[in-house]
Amino acid sequence: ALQDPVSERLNGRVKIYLDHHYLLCKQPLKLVPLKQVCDGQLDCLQGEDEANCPQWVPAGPPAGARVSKDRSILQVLNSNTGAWSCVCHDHFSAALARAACQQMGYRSLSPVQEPLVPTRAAKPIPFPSSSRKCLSGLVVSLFSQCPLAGCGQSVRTPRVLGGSPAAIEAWPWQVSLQYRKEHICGGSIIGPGWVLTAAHCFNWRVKAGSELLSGAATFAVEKVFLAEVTPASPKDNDIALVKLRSPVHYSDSTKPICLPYFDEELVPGTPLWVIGWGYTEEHGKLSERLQQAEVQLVDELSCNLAAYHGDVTDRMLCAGLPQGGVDTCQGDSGGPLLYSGGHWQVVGIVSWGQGCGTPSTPGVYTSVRAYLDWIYAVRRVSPSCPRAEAAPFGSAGSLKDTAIRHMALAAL
Ligand SMILES: [Ca+2]
Repeated sequence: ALQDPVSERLNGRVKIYLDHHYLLCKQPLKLVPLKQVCDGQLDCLQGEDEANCPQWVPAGPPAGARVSKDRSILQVLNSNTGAWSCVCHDHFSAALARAACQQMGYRSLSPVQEPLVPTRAAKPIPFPSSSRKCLSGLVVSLFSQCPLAGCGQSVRTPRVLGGSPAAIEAWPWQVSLQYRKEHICGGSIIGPGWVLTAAHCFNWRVKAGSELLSGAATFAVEKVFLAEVTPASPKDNDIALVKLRSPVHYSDSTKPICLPYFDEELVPGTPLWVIGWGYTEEHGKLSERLQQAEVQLVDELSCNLAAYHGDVTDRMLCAGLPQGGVDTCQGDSGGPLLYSGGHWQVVGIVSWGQGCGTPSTPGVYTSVRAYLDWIYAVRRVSPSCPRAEAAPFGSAGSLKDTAIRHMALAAL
């Protein structure tokens, strides 16, 4: 039947209201309040309300390989002794490189096979005692291996102090996490199939839905992985990994960011960068253009003394400026705190803080370095094989609404 415009508008409003408060189970038709979505209880007969929910992954044991900030030298764990040692280049092979990369959750070596890079040891390096002598005295550097090559690189554009519009080519790993085409959080591409963001971006419990939205620069979410939260420190573990349905293809405006080195201790006062589409003032609105600002690392003790009364743990970082005025704010959540140490690294994830840019209340960030083993564990649990896994989603009752949009034009 034809509808008059008024009742059409009214229907539209009813639909929006229902969409924001209820999930519709398909067979039999039933409305389920959104707070019962992903609560562990089956409310839809077909289980749509509990399908595609975020998956909790514990950190598990440390990965058996890691890369040092000192020339990206590979270290491997001796599981018998618990000791870490470098690897002699004499006996190294592509198979061993592949095994090391897999320990860190990389599916394979980069498609462009570069020769293994030997690095001369500056000081005596402990080699596994069982191995033969290391005649060359060369150890293995892994930076050009794994699909690490090319991370943290961006075109040089002016980066201005104090908050200013930014070009996406300057920050090509930055993405917008969107729900029903509305910006929810920022995030960082850390590999072709993975986006790093904050767990609190998923507090609304809506499932990672499942359908490709239109537009070349939008990526469907396949699954969301969260670290387990302990009641003792509820603000800890504000980290999430979003697995994309299909891999991101790299270009000048789309590149991955490097993870930090396990042994990179940044000193207070180190200049860091924050970027995002978040509010530019405390009770403002989302920014049309990507914003960038330089801040400084604030040590944990003064951060707690200044404002947070011990809520800041050693798995968090604080950053801000003593005079205030530059900070992350609502809408920046999940985005990166960046350190430029040769190549750009995501050292933090925008997490929480009091106010925005208030003097003496720095922003608080999840320390990515504290979660390297968790990131490796998630990537090992769920290796990216996009084409093989594409089938079972998008069926009954998925919400189809969560997507990662790469903001190629740096505008919402
Ligand atoms: Ca439920």
